[in-house]
Amino acid sequence: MKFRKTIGKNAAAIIFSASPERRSFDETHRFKQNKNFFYLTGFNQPNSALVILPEDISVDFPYMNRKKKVSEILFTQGSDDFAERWEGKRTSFEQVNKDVGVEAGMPIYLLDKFISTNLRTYRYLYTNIDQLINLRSEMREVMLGFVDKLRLHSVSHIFCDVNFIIGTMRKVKHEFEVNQIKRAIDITSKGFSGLLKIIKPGMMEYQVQAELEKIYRSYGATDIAYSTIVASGNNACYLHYDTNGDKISAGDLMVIDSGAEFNMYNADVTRTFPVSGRFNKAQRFIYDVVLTANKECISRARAGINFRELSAFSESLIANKLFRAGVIKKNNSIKRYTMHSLGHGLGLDVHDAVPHVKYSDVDYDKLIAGEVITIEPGLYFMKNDQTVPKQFRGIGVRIEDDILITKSGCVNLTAGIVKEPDEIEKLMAG
Ligand SMILES: [Mn+2]
Repeated sequence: MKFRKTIGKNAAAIIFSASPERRSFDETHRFKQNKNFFYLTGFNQPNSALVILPEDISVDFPYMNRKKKVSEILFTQGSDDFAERWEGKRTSFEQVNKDVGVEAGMPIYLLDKFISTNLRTYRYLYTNIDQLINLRSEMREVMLGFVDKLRLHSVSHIFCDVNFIIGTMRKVKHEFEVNQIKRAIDITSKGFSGLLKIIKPGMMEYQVQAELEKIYRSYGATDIAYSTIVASGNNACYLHYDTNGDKISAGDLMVIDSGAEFNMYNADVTRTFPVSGRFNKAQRFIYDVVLTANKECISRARAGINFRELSAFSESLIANKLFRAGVIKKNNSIKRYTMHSLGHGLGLDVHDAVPHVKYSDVDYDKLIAGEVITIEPGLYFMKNDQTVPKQFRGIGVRIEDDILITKSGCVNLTAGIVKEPDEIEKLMAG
């Protein structure tokens, strides 16, 4: 296992799953697994922890009534007839090996004791600290003893966080992962093409959202990747607008930023459509500027390219075009209208939790073959922004594609989702 190799011989790891998050009173949010835990286990049940040891040790398994040599254990809730009647089927300890692929299962309530007895000899203890401090309900109870003893543990061990290590592993996608992302994109694509036939002035933004999500679910999406953004007119200038409560009006543009989730992997797509089926002159101009940036960046994306530099390239391209057309007066004021960077990693997280920073020794911003990123230039002119000519105010445009980086270039995974303005107009005309 690559992870074990990375942390080294003198280290053990305890990676916590997520636990249910309270929504209100006795209600919890729909369960979302910790993605680093999921990456290592593929296990989607709460209140669990994966322990990884550098070599086999002899462990007493109470439910087997015997000792067994193992180097990895999944601590989990196990079967519980009563709880399962409420919450659904759980994986029993006996099934862990066969169903999850981890060597053995163990009751979660034994974790604290296990750590105290078996992990004393390792110098380094790796854990996902963010999840440890965020444990809820039963898991919190289970680990309170451990947390309470941290002051004792921490003089014997060097505690390290695993997020950077697993994040780095998650950067390059395996073939299986790319296929899951493709499934999510395929479903998302069906949603967007279905919308073009439905959108009409006078609809509510939430009705557009409902149509989109209905298509996702009906094609097998396991969830939506994030809160769907349907932002018409000036609402598009609020980047994470997800109220979706306004009427969409003839003559406005509409930014739809949405994606399906499939088997924990996400799509993240943005298209901008004219509500009445045709772009006006000012809208078309801004749309073409953003589309050019989108396409130029995609044509440059390849292994070895620095993403920060690609982002800067996109901004200067947009700034020059706007400046030459007299839309903006200074081409160094472009951040005011572009707001966000060019894109982000995509995978188990929508903003994939992978490092993209520059250290003196390694530049994690350099694209590598196998990475999946978004390329999503945007332009936003608030309706009350006096710095641009009147006809451009209240226009927001973003065009976002999902890109698989390869050695020689890239593959646009969302190429099938229409973005050429003439084609959009044709499809909307029916
Ligand atoms: Mn995005």
